[in-house]
Amino acid sequence: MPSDLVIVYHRQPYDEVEVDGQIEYRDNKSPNGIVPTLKSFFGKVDNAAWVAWKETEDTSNPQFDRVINIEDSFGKYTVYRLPLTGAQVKSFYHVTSKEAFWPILHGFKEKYNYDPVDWATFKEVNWAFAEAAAAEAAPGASVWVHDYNLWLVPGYLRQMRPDVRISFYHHTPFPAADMFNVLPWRAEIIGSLLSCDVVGFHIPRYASNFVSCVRSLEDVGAVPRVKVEPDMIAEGSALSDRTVPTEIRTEDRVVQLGVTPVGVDVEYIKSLAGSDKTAELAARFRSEIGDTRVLLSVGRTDYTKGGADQLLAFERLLERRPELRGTVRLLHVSVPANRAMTVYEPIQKELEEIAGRINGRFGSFTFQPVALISRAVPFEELVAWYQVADVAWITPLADGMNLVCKEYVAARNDGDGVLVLSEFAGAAVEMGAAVLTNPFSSRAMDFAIDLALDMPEDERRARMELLRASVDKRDTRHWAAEQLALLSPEDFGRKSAKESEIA
Ligand code: GDG
Repeated sequence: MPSDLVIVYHRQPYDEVEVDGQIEYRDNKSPNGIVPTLKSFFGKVDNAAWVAWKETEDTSNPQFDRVINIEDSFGKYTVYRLPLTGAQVKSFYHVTSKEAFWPILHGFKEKYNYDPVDWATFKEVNWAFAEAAAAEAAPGASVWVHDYNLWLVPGYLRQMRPDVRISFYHHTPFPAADMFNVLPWRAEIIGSLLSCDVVGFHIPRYASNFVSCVRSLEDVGAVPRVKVEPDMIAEGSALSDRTVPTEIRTEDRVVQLGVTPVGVDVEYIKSLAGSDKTAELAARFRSEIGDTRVLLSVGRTDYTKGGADQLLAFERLLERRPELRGTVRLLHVSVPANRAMTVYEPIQKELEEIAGRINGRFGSFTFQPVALISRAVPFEELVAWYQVADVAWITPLADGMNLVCKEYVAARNDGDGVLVLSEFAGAAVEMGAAVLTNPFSSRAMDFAIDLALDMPEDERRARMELLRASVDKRDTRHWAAEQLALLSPEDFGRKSAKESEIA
């Protein structure tokens, strides 16, 4: 049945489990993260579909079920599984998206790798995604496309289905023209995004950067801007802006710029945090680590997450402040996203090398200052660790939003704990009450960790109260409501010209 809402996201929205030779589709093991948030939209429309890829050896195999119907705790929906070969996945996702786009989106020109890119395959895969979305969408449906690996889908889909409403959401940062224009395919990408009704970003800066990229390619005239809400400005921090562009007018359409920071499922995290099981786990962890303070760092193994710089800052801490040796530990959880991606191997090696050196220099038979965990910790345990950690040390060099810092705050139902957060994480603009730091500066990193470790309890609690209010306010439900408003045509253009100023 044609769908009123089609979500186009590279991952499938369920876990595939084989039981007695039969495939069963189950709710994702992790109830946390972006997939359940997106699935929650299925409860809001009668007919919904999800388009994702499914790797297969033979894409023309007639036995391959492209369309399957799912019924789970989120409701009934259709999943269109786009068959892709391993070679197509490698080319469009692991190479073009991760080796060429990802570094540019995060401002790492030196890591940009053009040579292995096969642009024809990228286009072919994006075209196939667009065809799948076009096949699933009812007349006038809303199609919601996610992330840079599907950048060309809106343009193709617009050619196939001029009637649908297209919204595109970026989970990453969006860089300004000086950086973005390293990509030789810039005109094609921007052209595709300008065929959307809505282009979405986490924070105002990314929307402004997008406008700068558009303007480098075409004259779109004046762009209206409105004031940024005060609670989306962290005074003096690197990513804060005072005004935000609201729309771009092209010859064909008005493209609305949606700025809606992704939040976390505060209700779910609070319920986990308040459970007896978590209390038991936290008590066990505390007794196991003994009388030391815990610094916690959690993230994927990726150069953007700044893991090595953070470990070096920890090494300096133990050098600079000998009195802290034996009294403070760093739990560094760094999970490789995909072991097939060799591009991340050197980072893993670097983390292991620095952590090993710190333990060699400052550890003993019975005490290791760094615990480097390179596999995923179950979320229930992670929440218990959030509660145990005296400091959450989240210092990416660039990060679209960063949900870990929000999870830490949501889990601190005791009202204590310190968040040290990079000012280059999108979340920093909402979390001015954190100890914001610049991970490119050793001095700033040293100052921030000293401040966090020496912070008196009343200040910790006062800051945490503000942080919890902000995380509560913009949780997943808030994000879903904002997105739904952007996805439904009647809300289009709801920002009146009166509240706008012209840039
Ligand atoms: C992209 C953007 C943006 C991590 N380690 C473990 C674990 N995690 C979970 C965290 C959190 C998620 O992974 C990581 O989310 P982030 O937002 O920090 O980062 P990305 O994966 O890079 O996500 C990012 C996001 O999209 C949403 O738009 O914020 O900027 O890069 O939920 O909890 N979960 C478990 N064990 C682990 O060891 N269970």
